[in-house]
Amino acid sequence: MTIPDAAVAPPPNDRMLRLVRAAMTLPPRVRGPLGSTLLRVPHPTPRLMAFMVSPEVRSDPWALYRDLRSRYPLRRVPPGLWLVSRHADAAMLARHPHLSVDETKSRLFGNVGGGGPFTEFVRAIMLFRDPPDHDRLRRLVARAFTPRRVEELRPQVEALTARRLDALEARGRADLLAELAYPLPVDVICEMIGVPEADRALFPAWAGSLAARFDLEPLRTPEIDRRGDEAIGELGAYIDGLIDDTSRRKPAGVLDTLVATSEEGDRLTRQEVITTCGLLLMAGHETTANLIANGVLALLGQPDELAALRAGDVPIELAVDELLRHDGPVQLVQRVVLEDLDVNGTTIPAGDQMVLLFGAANRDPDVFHDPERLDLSRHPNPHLAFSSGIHACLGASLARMEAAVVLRQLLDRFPKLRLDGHPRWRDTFVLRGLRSLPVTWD
Ligand code: PIM
Repeated sequence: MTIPDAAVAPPPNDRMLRLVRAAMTLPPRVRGPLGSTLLRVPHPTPRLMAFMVSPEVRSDPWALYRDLRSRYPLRRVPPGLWLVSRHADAAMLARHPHLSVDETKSRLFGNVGGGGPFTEFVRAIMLFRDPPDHDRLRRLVARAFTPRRVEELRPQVEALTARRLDALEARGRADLLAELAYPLPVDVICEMIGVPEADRALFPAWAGSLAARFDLEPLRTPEIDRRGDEAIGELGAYIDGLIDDTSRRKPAGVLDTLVATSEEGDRLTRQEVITTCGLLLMAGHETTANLIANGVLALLGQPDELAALRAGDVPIELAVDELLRHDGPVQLVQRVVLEDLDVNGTTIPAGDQMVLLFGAANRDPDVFHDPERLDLSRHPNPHLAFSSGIHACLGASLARMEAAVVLRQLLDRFPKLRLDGHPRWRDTFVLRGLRSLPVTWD
């Protein structure tokens, strides 16, 4: 297996995509001794992106992160991507006003993603908008996510969790990912939006199709793309109907609030109301599911910490933040450099793209003592799992609350919870999560 030589490379976009595709088919011996301290970042760097998305690194990125942090904390990957792995740099750059979240401003990947309904949706949501659009959209949704609103939701989240656990209890075993971690956040989002119970069965499939469509282009199939486009179309049509049918939606939900906002002074268009509901479903689904499932897996792998949590020796809130730090659902975010930027004496030219590796930053020994260890009582815990700056996660309080409720109930009701086979990691790159989490408790 040879990686294309930079000197004869086709244009950047194609070349990068070919590298990434090549990584998907590397025979095992070329992938190197992964997961061990012997792992070295391939050098020179043209191999690096291919290496990063190889299945082994995706399931066990920590050794790669260690190597990047210590040897290449700011690493350029042709044709103009910069990998940032240290906490101080990632935290500073996440807040930097000369960095944009709008990929259409990049000279590298502006066309990746093609057109179509899903691309239009992604380009409209605040995660990928810069000020002033971002600020306007965020302000209008923010009222649904205040700590007070989130606390008001706690009893409903407790009831939804109990209902799911009731259905599992007698079985003695389950795939916790498919039967708890995935469906529960969808239940919660539907509750928040005000989707009537009778219609909720539609949502898991839409949420799954949107999440799969979100991954990097080389990791998707035409079928995934088609289903993502279809899902956003169907979800949009459904919300559109619910906007007009006030009798069907639950009162005082987010949809009510958004519609009222749009009616008040046209500050949110009808299309923006629809897009925002799609965003809530997409954002609240995959990440929270992975927080719960990655968290349960980490706890089961460290019995002393799990015992301390069960015994009430560690506040659940601290534990959730440590799980976020240790193996968070969002491993990286990307930014486009709008103006030449100096980072520790290196000039990053405008038009290049930065990859902020929050997963690596969250295990930086300059900030976290014994960073590879899961230490549930770690405090303070300035992890970047929710990013920082104007794009800091709006759903952070909700995600924390959901994870705390689910973990508390799960541990209380299943004192003998243990793994039942090998969990498998998904192939996704940006969002890190399991394919399945088989457990038993009898
Ligand atoms: N989802 C919820 N918060 C952040 C996300 C997210 C981040 C990156 C890609 C996709 C979803």
